[in-house]
Amino acid sequence: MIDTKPYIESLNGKPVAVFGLGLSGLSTARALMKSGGDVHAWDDDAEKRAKAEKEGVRLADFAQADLSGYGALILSPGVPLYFPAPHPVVEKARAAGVEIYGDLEILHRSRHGLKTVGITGTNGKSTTTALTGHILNAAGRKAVTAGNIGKPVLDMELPEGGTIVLEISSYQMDLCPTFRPDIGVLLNITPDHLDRHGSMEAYIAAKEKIFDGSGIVICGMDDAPSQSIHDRTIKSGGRRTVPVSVKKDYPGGVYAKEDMLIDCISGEPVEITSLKDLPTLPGLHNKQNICAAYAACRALGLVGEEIAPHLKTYPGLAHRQFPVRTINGVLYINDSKATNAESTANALSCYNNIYLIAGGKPKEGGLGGLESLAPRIRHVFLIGEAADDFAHWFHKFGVPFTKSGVLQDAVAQAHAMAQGDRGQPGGANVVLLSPACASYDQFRNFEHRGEVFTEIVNALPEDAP
Ligand code: UMA
Repeated sequence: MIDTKPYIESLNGKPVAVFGLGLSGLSTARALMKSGGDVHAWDDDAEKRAKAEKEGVRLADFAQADLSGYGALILSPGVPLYFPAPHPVVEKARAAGVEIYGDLEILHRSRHGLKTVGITGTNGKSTTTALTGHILNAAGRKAVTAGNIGKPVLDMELPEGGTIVLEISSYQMDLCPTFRPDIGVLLNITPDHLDRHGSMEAYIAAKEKIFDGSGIVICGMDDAPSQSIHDRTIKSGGRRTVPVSVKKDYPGGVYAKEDMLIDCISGEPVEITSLKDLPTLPGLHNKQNICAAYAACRALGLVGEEIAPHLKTYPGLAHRQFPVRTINGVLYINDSKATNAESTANALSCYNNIYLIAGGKPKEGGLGGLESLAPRIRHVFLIGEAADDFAHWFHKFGVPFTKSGVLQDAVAQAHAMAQGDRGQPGGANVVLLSPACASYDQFRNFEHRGEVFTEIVNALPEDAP
């Protein structure tokens, strides 16, 4: 757990208001209390309040309280800051002139003294964060990963002299008035979370904040918004930038060309390693993640030979194209983290003969962008609120579908069909959970959805039905 005493001292004895008692809020309350902070907390959910109270957290209903005496309001990233409407506690703190920020800002103000890598982008953040941490540790550098990846930043045990690798969401970046990572990584930007940011411009601005400040920034070049952020950074004469791409050669950058990882940071292209046959990092999108993780490790002083061997040993992340099981040559893949069409497109582009399980709570944009990948899908099994709209879309693009309703039935039906259809040209059949939707209509979160899928798949018999 982070020692937050320097931060507490900066508040000159004022108490701290913590709003939201999920993963990050509870972790914040614990860390501040451990360092001697006077913490008052609240959550709209009575169960969350009861859990926190059991741990000794002092509750205070901020709707009834005068906030002007607080040193800060620490907000959980999921609590609306601007859109669709600021949460009442946010408006109250603003009116009282109380600063509002999140746990990353507390980490920064706690003056830990370690180098930070901050990784953001619409897709690929978790993989790039985990891969960067894996390479650093495997190469003998001590590194710890945290942030949006699922581990609250104040829960970290800091490795002496090591590096902090943070996955940073746009929500978290919005809650960082002064924190900027020493090495900033922006992977890509496509429309997502627009309900929370109000517009694409505001979403881009939240991501772009990672490029303020000083130090090196690593920038994906394969979409227009990221490219323009890169160009603006160069024009402003700000941070040194390293472009990364899987589409184009960039002198001064890192790119993938015909399955080869090329380091052109010095201006001279050097072939580093083949990116073929990396089972835990399949597909073009993972090549971009590899380029970005490689560039981050280079920015921390590693050389190519220290990085390349560890790509093969990367164990992969649960719920992100994670191979759960193979039954009679049919592969069962858990890609529950694919909560939007771009993520699902990434998974679809890696396989043929796909028996897709999709649906859930729909996102803006629906299935737009998957059109060219439809021929890879043999059949789609639809679950959740999106089932009717998705059925219409798949029908339009010639993909047969079944409205399965719930995951248990979808897996059983996909299993029966994929096993029955074995031996098609184009390679092994794949049962792929890649929903292109949020999970909240039927599950607690995407992890829960992925765990249920894994349980069902692990319970399937070895014999073909
Ligand atoms: N709450 C209220 N009122 C509200 C909204 C929320 O009281 O109006 C309370 C809820 O009752 C709940 C708490 O706030 O108790 C939830 O806080 P939260 O949604 O910020 O979730 P945490 O559990 O703190 O998890 C957060 C991140 N969640 C979000 O950004 C939504 C986690 O990212 C992150 O792993 C965790 O901190 C640790 O850093 C998850 C996520 O879905 C994976 N991120 C989004 C994404 O990847 O797309 C951005």
